[in-house]
Amino acid sequence: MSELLLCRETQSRLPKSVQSPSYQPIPSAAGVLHLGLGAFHRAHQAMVFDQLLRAGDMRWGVHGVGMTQPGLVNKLRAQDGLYAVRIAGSKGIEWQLPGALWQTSVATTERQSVIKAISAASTRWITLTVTEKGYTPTLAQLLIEGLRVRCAEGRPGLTIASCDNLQGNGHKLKALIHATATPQDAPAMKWMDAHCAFPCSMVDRIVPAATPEVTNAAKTALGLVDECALSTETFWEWVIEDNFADPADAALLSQCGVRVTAHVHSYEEAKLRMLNGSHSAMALMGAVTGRAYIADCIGEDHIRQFVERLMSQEVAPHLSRADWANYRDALIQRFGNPFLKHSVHQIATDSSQKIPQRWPPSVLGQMASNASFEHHALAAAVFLRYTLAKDEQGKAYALNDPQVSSLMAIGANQATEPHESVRALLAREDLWGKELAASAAWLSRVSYWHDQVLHQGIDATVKYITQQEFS
Ligand code: CS2
Repeated sequence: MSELLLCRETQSRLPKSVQSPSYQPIPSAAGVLHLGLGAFHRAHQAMVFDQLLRAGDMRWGVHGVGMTQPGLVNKLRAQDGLYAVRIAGSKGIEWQLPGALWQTSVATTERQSVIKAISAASTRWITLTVTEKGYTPTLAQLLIEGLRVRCAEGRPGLTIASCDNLQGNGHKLKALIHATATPQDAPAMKWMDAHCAFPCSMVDRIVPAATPEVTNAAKTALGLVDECALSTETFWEWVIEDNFADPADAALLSQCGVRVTAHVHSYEEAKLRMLNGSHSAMALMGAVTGRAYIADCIGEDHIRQFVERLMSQEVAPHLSRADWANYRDALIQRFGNPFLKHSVHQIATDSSQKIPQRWPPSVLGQMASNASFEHHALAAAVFLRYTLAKDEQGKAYALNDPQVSSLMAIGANQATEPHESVRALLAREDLWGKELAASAAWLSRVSYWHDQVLHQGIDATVKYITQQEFS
């Protein structure tokens, strides 16, 4: 088999069955600057921009910025920004090659090229997937520096779209920029407020980190080596607030299947609490029981029932998305997609940053309506058990979390001082918020389930909870 690398030069060798870009990149004229060049962006937004480019609108080429790691950026450069995406669903498998990635940089070592791109005449959008923990003053300073130059050069405003799994992500990003700006930045801030739009947006597509299995499958399907190949599902959704620097973009995005709406909030909350909330619960259960992938977890009847009940009984009552039952059923199907190989440890990564958006709003909602929050309490107990960094067979795993030391310190003595460990974990306002951190009812139910988890094990406890009736 050919050992040739996928790139613009070898692209013509691709089999006809692989959809590849017909347009030529113009690297100096990228219209979108994307911060956070991970797997997600490449299999989601870059594919929407690819549709616009295919239709002949050349303003949507992407300048992708890796925030810290040069590894992926170097591989993408060697492939002229090309990579394949395997899209697998119930109707079969298809490979696509988006051609939207025209330019790349690494923020830490090529800061000036990012600043230049923010101020470039061709840039119209900045999109961000920098993860929950990426919303720091360092990020804001980078944006402010670029916006200062843009403002001084008298360029038009930008649409700056945060696409991370945070409620009100657009508002959060704008607030972070204002909070970081110094008095000298006042003119640039005034200009930004007048000319730039910060739409909130909800993005959804399950895109696991690439694995050697996908790289090998790509080689077979493409007949070329692709070090950057990805695997994803058929489903994708992008809901974005109708708030753009150039209002004409609303119609263009809508034509590509993006939902442009004034009501992004109801989609955000449903996605964060149903999809991401279930993901975190399953990921932690999977890590502690020694199951590798989400599909392995949802493939177990008791875990599937747990997730169904979590969503129907404790999440749905507080959602404003009316079609939640269809959404729930579709999610269960998506979690079971055998091609995704979505590692539980990948999702458990940064749990301390993810849980606050995913679980507490539903628990508080249940408390306010005097209803039970047992499934979330069990999930919180599993989180504590997870901090032992060792599964139920005794196999060690690493916790990958900015709070790793404090979490492991809290969890270390949970076998001998269970109540103290639960108390210390639940006292953390950064995880649960002020109200939940002070709740005796929450403490009591998480303690109860923690005791079950330690003594009966996760599977027996999950089976047990699914046989109980709660009101
Ligand atoms: C996952 C998300 O890793 C995680 O925390 O829950 O990446 C999830 O796969 C996406 O949000 C799906 O749209």
